[in-house]
Amino acid sequence: MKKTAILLVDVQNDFCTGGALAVRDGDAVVPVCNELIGLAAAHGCPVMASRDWHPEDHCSFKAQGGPWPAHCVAEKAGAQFHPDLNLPADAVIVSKGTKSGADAYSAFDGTNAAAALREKGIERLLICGLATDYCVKATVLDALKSGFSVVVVQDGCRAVNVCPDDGEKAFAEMAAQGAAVCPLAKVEW
Ligand code: VGL
Ligand code: ZN
Repeated sequence: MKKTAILLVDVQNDFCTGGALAVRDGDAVVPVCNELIGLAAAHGCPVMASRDWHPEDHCSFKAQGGPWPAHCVAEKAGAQFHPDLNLPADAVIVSKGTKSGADAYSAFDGTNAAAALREKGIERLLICGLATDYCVKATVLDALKSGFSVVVVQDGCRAVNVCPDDGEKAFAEMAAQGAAVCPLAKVEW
């Protein structure tokens, strides 16, 4: 089996219930992520977690003419990982969207994620998190472009669904580009 890491995308308070850009049922990914983290530990697989980490005047915020309410402002409560997420102490944290003038949906955009994974010899990524139709999709497509095999852990994702089937379309697009899309129970280790 290819050397595998898990990549948890933006499991942050602002994307969960009560957050500034809450994804419906976003909290539901947390137990799935925790199960994935436990399995990763059992199989000796490293854990990477991305976080949206914006300056207060980020270009994606409505005040700057962007599409979103202010969210995931660096260091603030909304930008913290969900309190129930059991990230191990040695998880690699990747911050993205850190510059005012550029958005970064993908965990690979403007970060050292690909280099950090290659340094560990990682060939395959198990990816889930928030949101299916934005940051998860962008991260998965970039991971494929960077040469990683990707399994999208479907039950560990939730979508914004600006249009009602955006999440389903995102899964289809990720699959069309070469990702396997399957529930955690079917992941092979
Ligand atoms: C995200 C909208 C804006 C995401 C981030 O993590 O999916 N969505 N910023
Ligand atoms: Zn953002």
